Amino acid sequence: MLSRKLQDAINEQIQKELHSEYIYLSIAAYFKSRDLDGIANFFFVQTQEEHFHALKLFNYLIDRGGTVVLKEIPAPPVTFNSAIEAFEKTLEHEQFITKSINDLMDLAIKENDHALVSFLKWYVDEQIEEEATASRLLNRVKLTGESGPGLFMIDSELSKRTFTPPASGE
Ligand code: OFO
Repeated sequence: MLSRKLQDAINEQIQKELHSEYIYLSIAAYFKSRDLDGIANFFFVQTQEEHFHALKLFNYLIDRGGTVVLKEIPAPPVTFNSAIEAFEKTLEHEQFITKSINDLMDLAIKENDHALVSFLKWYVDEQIEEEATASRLLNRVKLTGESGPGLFMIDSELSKRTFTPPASGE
């Protein structure tokens, strides 16, 4: 049985993952309104990943006999001044999520919950990829600038991204 403290912390992480989904949906709307449908596609797929991250915690909490308490999700920014700003926000947000996962892991260790420590390792690894992808795309958009063929090449590449749920999770 999970401690009350850990249950609360997992519910907060579920809220943060759903908030991530909401932020990326808003960023997808921004790129779609600029007719950069490929970059919008990247963020639509990202919303599916975030939903998956939330549901994996949701199912785990129930499996451990906890109670899912869904919390309010703050509104994301409505628009962005540039593609660079949208990718900067993405990287900042992923760094925030990494810290949050690390804090949750610290708490699981402190509470001596070995099962949760094992479960959270997936999220620790996932955050390496989340930050690396955001950082790489930010650097590439900075190199190409806000317009011109470079941005269209990125747009074309990101149009190919599809969502594949990781085999380990449900
Ligand atoms: Fe759930 O990793 Fe991004 O936010």
